[in-house]
Amino acid sequence: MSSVTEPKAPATNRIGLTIKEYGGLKSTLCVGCGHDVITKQITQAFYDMGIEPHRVAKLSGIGCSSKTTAYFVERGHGFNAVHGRMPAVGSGVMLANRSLISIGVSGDGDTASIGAGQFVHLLRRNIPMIYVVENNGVYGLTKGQFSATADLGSKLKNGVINDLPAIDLCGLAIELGCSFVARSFSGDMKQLVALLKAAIAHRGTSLLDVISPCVTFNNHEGSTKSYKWSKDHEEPIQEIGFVPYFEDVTIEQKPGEVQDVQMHDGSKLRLKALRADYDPTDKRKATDLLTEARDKQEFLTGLIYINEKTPDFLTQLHMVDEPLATLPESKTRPPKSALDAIMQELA
Ligand SMILES: Cc1ncc(C[n+]2csc(CCOP(=O)(O)OP(=O)(O)O)c2C)c(N)n1
Ligand code: SF4
Repeated sequence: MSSVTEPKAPATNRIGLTIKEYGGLKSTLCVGCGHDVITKQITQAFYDMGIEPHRVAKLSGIGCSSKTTAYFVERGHGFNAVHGRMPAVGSGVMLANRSLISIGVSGDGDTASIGAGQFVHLLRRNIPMIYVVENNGVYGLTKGQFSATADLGSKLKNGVINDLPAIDLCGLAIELGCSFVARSFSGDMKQLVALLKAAIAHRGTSLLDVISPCVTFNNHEGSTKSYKWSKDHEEPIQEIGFVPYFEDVTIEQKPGEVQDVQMHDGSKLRLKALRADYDPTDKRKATDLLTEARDKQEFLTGLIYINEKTPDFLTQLHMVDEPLATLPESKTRPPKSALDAIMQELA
């Protein structure tokens, strides 16, 4: 007698969705591009956090990296802005509907060159948004010219040497008051997914500067953004664990070594320091760490700075909790009597 076994039901998250439901279109990027690995981790983070796809707003500018928002959370909202203008669109989205979770994906060219003006204002306003820079040190889509994050002395495939200093996006973000600043590497999947989950729980701008090798134009000897260089030089500053608010998990911890950062929604970011005395809530230490790393040409990854106390832009503006789009006209416009009173005064 043969027995028929039922096919196993696919695994689902806390809201009953499968990981497939957090996917998107098929990628058209080069096989092996770091950006695709980051897409996978973003998909995983939204799935693990059990976020309803319709609450996700995906924003981007122009570049290979900016194409990636089409490759995850297909049922989310999407806006592909012009080159470098995604921060303004993201700010508008969050002002109009604060119940959304915005994720912007950008490139180092899109962010540090053409979009630099918009990027700095996003940071200083602490707009609640996850901002992922897929940093490959080159303009991938336009065939590999150096970007403003390319390290001084690094080489292009054709031998051209970069003689300009790099913009350190994390240093810039800390200086401007960004409340969550992290650096990671597309090849460090465990760290990246934990950082992404913490960024989803954070209320304010979360900058994730992720080294994402461009296998076509910047993955050779002499590049400081290649897979090999990044793997050989990566030094995580802490081991990161993340306990979302809906899980009550206690991880074995030794006092003094582990620091818990309480997120605004009650989740916990659990940091096991690998560098003695490093405190990511100390702005001066974070700045010193980055300066020191730059001087020693070290590639440090992890949560560099966090401040859960700075109010985000919507709180600073005393915005109402309801999405503006759902408010009736009677609440968004002054009544006719108010206009009449003004006209009376001017008469
Ligand atoms: C106003 C404007 N200037 C220039 C371009 C050409 N352009 C398209 S993508 C791009 C660079 C993208 O580089 P990056 O942001 O680093 O992303 P990557 O492709 O490396 O992921 C440039 C210069 C453009 N589309 N619009
Ligand atoms: S050109 Fe570079 S950045 Fe663009 S898809 Fe190919 S590998 Fe990725």
